[in-house]
Amino acid sequence: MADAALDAVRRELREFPAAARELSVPLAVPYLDKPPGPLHFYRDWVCPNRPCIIRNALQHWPALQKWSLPYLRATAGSAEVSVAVTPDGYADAVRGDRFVMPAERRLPLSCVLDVLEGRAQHPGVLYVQKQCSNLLTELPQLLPDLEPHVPWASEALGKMPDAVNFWLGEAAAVTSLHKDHYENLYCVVSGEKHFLLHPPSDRPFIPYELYTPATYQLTKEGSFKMVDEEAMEKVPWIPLDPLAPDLAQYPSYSQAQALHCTVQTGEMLYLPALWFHHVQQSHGCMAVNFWYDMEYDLKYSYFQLLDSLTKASGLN
Ligand SMILES: O=C(O)CCC(=O)C(=O)O
Repeated sequence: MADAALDAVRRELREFPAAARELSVPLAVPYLDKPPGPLHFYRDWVCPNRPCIIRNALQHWPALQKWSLPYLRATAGSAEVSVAVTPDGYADAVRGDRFVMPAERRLPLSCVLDVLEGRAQHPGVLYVQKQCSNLLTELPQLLPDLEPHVPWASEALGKMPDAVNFWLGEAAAVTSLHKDHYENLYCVVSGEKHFLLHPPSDRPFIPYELYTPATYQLTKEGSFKMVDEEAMEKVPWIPLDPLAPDLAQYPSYSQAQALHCTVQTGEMLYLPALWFHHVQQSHGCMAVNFWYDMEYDLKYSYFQLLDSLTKASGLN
């Protein structure tokens, strides 16, 4: 009897993603030609938890005309920034049986620009990606070039962003599949970003495992070693690379359906809270994103339930 009930729960969980997709997940990420007003943004996108790419939302930012690698050098080259350094471009990702975080180096922005422009070499792959409002804390020189928030989004959400992050890195820098509890307005100022997305409803097909955390350390000789973070608790993370999924190990993932989109210069992606995302970029891509904390409402609770049932039923 208990086995029959468990099988029934698993069957429901496997059928849930397709049912949810049919009701509310688009086949491709839709485009808007101009920014929506607060009411439309909330009604058509935030409330139904649907992504979209918004054009002509940034054209009034001086950054769109100004930002280039030479401009960043002239304006903020001496600013010290926190840089994620990894041997293979993957910061915060599963490697073997560890969840590995990047080596963090404090470097003048000009050193990063030297590497991006091919004037200098640095071991590993560099990514300016510190998600602690690094634009405000590390690069205030760039603030006059953009708005400190997205007014129609702040009005719709009834709050200001929790973080405004600046992203600049090499083409090899990749962000592994994960989700956040933020409504994310992701603005590409120069270059392009490639997003692979899964709606939260795909959770039953997305594997999580618990990993011992470790951090890369960069030795004086320029090689990397992994050092366990013994004081830290195990970290739940997605072991699967959606670009080359190991379907022998994670067969359910073949039933998940990714959406792919490229966010071009001047475009803004609205990435709703709890959507899984994996991100790649063109070399030297410059981006800024605004993280607005999500509402911890019934939608959030339902997702937590889906997450707990997926785990408890041993689906992955
Ligand atoms: O741009 C990236 O590499 C990652 C962006 C991301 O994960 C986020 O904005 O939450």
